[in-house]
Amino acid sequence: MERTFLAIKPDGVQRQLVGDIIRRFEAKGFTLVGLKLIQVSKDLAAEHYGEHKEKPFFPGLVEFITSGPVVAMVWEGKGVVAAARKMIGVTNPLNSEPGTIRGDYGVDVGRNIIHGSDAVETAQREIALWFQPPELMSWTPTLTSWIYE
Ligand code: ABT
Ligand code: MG
Repeated sequence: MERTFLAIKPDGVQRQLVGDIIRRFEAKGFTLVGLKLIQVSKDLAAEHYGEHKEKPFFPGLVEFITSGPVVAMVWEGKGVVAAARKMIGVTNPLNSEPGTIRGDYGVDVGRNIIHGSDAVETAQREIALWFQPPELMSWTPTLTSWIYE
């Protein structure tokens, strides 16, 4: 079963969107297999956003993501990586469709509420970066046969 890494950023936590965001992924039918509230270090932030190291917005991005608690999560399900990106919306919340998380709640690109892995390989890298193996649960929800045919 596919897994993805999602992180509710400091703005999403400050704006008390944690419950709403978790509810969306639960209601969709995906399974929560990892969850923790963490203060992100500069090292973890720089490693996570390594692909943007040379970009002009990188210092502000690291500053922002380390500015308060982040909810780190791993979700499991069929096609969860791409489906979660769709549920999150595009990078700039002003361009995100209503009904997506960023479309419903965000305005500025540097305050876009939630992160989601952009590909299966990225998800594997990010899950390994943010979680120790024992922190991830393998379990089968009793609703499974009502969600999968
Ligand atoms: P993430 O899920 O945070 O990785 O966002 P997404 O994959 O949708 O978009 P990318 B391109 O990975 O952006 C990473 C973070 O950088 C911020 N950003 C991006 C800017 O502030 N200015 C820009 O011009 C671009 C392209 C948005 C993302 N996170 N935040 N906060
Ligand atoms: Mg990204």
